[in-house]
Amino acid sequence: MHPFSMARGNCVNVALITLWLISGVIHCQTCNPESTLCKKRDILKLEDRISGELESLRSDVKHDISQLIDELEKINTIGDKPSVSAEKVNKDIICDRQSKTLKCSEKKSTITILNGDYGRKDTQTCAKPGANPSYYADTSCSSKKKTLMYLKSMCDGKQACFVDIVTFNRNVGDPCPNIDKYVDVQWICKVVANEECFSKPMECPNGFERHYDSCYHYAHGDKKVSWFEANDNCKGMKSHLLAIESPAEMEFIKSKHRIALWTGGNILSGGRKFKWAEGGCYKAREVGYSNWSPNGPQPDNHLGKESCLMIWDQHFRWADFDCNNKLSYVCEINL
Ligand SMILES: [Ca+2]
Ligand SMILES: [Ca+2]
Repeated sequence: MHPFSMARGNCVNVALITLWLISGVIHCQTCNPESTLCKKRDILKLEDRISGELESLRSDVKHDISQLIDELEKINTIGDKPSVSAEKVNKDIICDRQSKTLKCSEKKSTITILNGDYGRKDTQTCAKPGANPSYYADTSCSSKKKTLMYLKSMCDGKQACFVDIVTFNRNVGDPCPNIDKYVDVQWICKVVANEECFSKPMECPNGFERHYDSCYHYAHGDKKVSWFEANDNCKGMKSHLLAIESPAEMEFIKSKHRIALWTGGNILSGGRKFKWAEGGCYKAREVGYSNWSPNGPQPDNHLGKESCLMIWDQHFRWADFDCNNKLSYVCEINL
């Protein structure tokens, strides 16, 4: 071969390789597919393509997630709007020596107490012209927890609820004697799904005795039963096992009975916070007012198997007790 032609062939090869290195766009057919250079170039191109596709996937996923968030926000907004308008928060002030009926005018809706306080927060509310200013002097008088507990037990789940300050004071106690107080209550009307609870009786059914807004059935003549059987029996009468929710109710029960009794209190759903059992139109709720016996002291969950609340000692105070024990019981219907 002519030396010049060999030199020219090498020049062409060098030019091709240089061109590939610079541009990286020359297709594999222009070089030997089996060569290392060609293979490396193909791998580089593949890596490029994969990273491009990954980037595009990432941005698609980001877009989808942001769309999803938008959709969720829309759903939340849609869910909120009707409930806010349907459940307008009512605010009432009931001055000392006065009374008021909280009432849900819309059919099929009942009261849910949101907040309440009994005391005095300023010098103006319920102030009477010419009255001694010392009656309004204490503006940090408050009894929130007891007030809320009492109002909830009186009004929750009812279409109307009469709040009388004299009865109120007797049950909640006086947070600041010699100060002219008022009840400040916030509540809503909630639409209730259970139709049966709108036709709640105005009077107690046969076999039940009325006391204020509740009806009581005393199962003393019946044989003594476990808590579970007592609970079922009350539910069968569209009532709930006794829920003692105020000192006044405790006094009433005490005046009627001097025997050990099952109440609806239990921790059968777990935890150590006792709840009153549901039944009829009464929904399960946490025990607020309590009257635990100091003997023990109770509740002591003796041997780790006491999950039900009984009335037991000579002062008619409460204890936790094995639910399988057999006792008399009282069923209750809230009117
Ligand atoms: Ca009760
Ligand atoms: Ca006990």
